[in-house]
Amino acid sequence: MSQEDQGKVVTRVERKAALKTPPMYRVLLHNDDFTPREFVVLILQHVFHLSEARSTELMLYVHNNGVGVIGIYPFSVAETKVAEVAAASEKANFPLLVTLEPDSDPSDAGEGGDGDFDGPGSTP
Ligand code: TYC
Repeated sequence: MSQEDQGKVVTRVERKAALKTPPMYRVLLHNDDFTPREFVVLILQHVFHLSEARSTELMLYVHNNGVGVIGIYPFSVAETKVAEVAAASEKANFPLLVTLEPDSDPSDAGEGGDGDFDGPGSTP
């Protein structure tokens, strides 16, 4: 095999690997009766980088519906965010719960699969 051919084979393998998307995970926000609304909004702003308006909207959605999707991330990102919320909630003595689950069906991810919660107002 010439050097030129070897180069072609390597290029094809690299392109195939680059096309593989990592498994994605949904991060879910759960309602409870004790965590102050303001604390939830601050967590959504600082850990998940949502705007104040979006954070308030999602907090109210979860308050009224029990659970909502904050976002969809690769496992290591989702795991880190869940751990950050757990640490902040524990420190503040609130029972706020955020969990992750495999995003098995991307078409369930809300309008257009944009990673936002399936609540009102998630369409731009
Ligand atoms: N239900 C809480 C209250 O009335 C507010 C709240 C909203 C808590 C969303 C958690 O994920 C949550 N203080």
